[in-house]
Amino acid sequence: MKILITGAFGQLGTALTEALINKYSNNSVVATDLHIRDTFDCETLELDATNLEALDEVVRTHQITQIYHLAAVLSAKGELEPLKTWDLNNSTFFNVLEAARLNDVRKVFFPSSIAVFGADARNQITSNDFPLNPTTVYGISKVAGEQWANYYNIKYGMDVRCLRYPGLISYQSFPGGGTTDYAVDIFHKAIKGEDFECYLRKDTQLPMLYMDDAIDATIRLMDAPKKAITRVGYNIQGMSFSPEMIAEEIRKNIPKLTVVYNPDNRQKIAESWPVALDDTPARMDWGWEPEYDLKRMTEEMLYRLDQKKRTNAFMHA
Ligand code: AKB
Repeated sequence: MKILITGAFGQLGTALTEALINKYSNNSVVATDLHIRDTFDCETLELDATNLEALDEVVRTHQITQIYHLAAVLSAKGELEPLKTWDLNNSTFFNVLEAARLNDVRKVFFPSSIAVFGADARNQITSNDFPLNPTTVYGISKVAGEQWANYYNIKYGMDVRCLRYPGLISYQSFPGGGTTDYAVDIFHKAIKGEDFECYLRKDTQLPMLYMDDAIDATIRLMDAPKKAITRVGYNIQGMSFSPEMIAEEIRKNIPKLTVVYNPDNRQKIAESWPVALDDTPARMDWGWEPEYDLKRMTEEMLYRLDQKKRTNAFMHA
């Protein structure tokens, strides 16, 4: 087992790289990103995934056997530069698929998203097989990614698997450029005792997932026997809440949290996504079962961020 991760310093990458090092070993993981921001306890390389030659060389020289391709531009940032986003999200995934094919790497993980769905899916618990009508360039690139994954699986006998992540909530690092980022930012403001300005309306409900559950789902999916896999992309979610609901939950611990609602262009994106997902196929096929609901996730986030704050204060004292 030799795993290559692209986008290792992103929100998901930071937690997933640690988890894969713990599950396998530090010699089994090669963490890469466009810029190295920190260190992992494994080989860490600067790698531009838009460069097929460079990617191919890393896959070949490290005798990679699995690739987790996490590098991408997220929904809100993507709308600022649609063509560039399409180009980057697709060219990097193509390069990963090609580097995998050329080096006989069968297993590839591609992070899809709730953004594959459109406004027609909004007011219901959206099933795995609901029509995919994305309205953002990010969503279009995720639908295309799932389709290309399917193509490589059929044409070249590869085993590319995708999870449709909802908003991910974690204390380890910040997300960047997404529509669901507010659900992480609110915790940082609350812990610092500051007011929070929310760019979504208070009643905008979206599916969400705590990072520990996201990691568990990713590893479970990739570990599942091939015969258990019935589709290329799986819905998953841990909870569904609105800004008002999460603020209320945080106030049970930090009563003085004040939230001001000032919706911007991200409101329209949020309104084009499902309120909640039906993740039955993931549960049936590979035993997906989230552990964190809104209450447990909130307690855990506040506890972890408070610990971080104390450690920093201690280190700077
Ligand atoms: C985003 O908000 O763009 C992402 C996502 C839901 O895929 N977090």
